[in-house]
Amino acid sequence: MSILRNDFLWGGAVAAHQLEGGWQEGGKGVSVADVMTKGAHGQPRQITDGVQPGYHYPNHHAIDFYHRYKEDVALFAELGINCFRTSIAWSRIFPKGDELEPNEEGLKFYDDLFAECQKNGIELAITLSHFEMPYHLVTEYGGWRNRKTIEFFLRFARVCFNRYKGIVKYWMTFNEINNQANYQEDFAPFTNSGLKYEPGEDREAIMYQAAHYELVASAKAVALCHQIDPDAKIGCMIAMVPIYPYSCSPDDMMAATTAMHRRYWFTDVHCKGHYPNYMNRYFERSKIDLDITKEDLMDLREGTVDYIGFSYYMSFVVNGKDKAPVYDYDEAQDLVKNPYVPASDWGWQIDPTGLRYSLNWFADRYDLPLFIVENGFGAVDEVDEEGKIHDQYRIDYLKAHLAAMKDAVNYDGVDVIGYTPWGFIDLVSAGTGEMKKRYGMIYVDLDDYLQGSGNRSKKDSFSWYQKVIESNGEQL
Ligand code: P53
Repeated sequence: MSILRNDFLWGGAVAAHQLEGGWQEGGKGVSVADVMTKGAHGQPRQITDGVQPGYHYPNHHAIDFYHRYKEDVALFAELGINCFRTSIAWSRIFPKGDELEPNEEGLKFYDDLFAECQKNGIELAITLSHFEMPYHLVTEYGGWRNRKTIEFFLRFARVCFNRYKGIVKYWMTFNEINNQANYQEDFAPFTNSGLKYEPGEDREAIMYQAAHYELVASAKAVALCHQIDPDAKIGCMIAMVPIYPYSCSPDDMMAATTAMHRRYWFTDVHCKGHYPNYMNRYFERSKIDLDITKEDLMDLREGTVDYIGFSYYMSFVVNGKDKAPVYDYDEAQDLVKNPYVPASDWGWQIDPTGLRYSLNWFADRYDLPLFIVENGFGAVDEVDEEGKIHDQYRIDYLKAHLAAMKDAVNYDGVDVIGYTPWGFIDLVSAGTGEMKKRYGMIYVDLDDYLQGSGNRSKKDSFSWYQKVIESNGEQL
């Protein structure tokens, strides 16, 4: 008997805008991902006013999955995965976002893709909004700062649930909804919620308002999904970056607690169906006055999620010196380096035990099934003279994280339903827009400017993961 469930979901995860390309094909509208240029480590992606000449927008073409998906799904089948996590590009289905009728050609693409997966025995885990709302909703409505966006999102969700009833078994509403806790930067509020700020605006209050509308939309989508397809499961999706105290000083411990509150209250609302007391107090104390109606509170209660999907890449550390008594957390300011763990070339701290810690943290707090829907190592890969990629560093990373996951199951009794490593086929990085920050087991021959053959080939990690799946995680 293996440690993991017999029906464990072994998969791979991607998001529409990071691999499809075909940004103007099949009637697709411009999405927020289409107006973001390439950045680099320490150099944020630029968000332009619409698509402008003279800029490089990597998501426009990405790895051309839109045309090559059949060849790619064949490779996924060879890898042996039984679950594929991707997203539906909202702007393929509702190009502007406020139409009344969906774009049939956009749906057709997902009909074909999903059929191809099913033919190969691959289950689908689909994110409705993965960093990708129609850009028109940003310019005309201000993105999620507008309550009307709830209605647009639900129209999109309803079309998807009806169309893919019996086909998609796992849904997620908003990818990494809690990334926008980092509201000081431009990236997260824009990708999460289509927020662009005017100088002098109260970024924090606007972010909380947008997040509230999204949480209501999510809860209503959960209820709708249950109604349309009672056999489907629908979860939230949280960017889990546990925040440790810098030391065992009580101040550091309290700072870590409040920092966790500020990043993970979203999970409380998704799973418990109401705002936690600490957030209500925080809103009062910070004079953040939100539009939250009685009906919203009821919707939140009636739309709690079936499982928690989460990404895990790294952990953070916070220093609580001089922060008593409120211990307010500022993600852009308060983080310190963890002296006990190494970091990737992009500064992401590598901490496999943090995954076990995170699984326990979720299990203790919510008692729901857990689905690791992203994990992986972004690194530069070298192709040798024989055209091979020996990515032992990636195997080491994944192996250590899987071992930590197994320990959580084996020793701590955590219920983990699946593992879908991120970007298992190389794709455009969300954070930097680079190709060279690669996560794949399948190599894609394209550079940062998407020059190259586009050919797919297997890295060493491909055959390693094949054996992991074959043995249901016994052989790491
Ligand atoms: P990239 C920040 C922190 C944790 C996860 O990220 C994050 C981010 C955003 O950069 O994003 C998730 O490509 C996200 C994916 C993304 C992946 O992690 O910046 O859900 O879309 O590609 C990896 O290296």
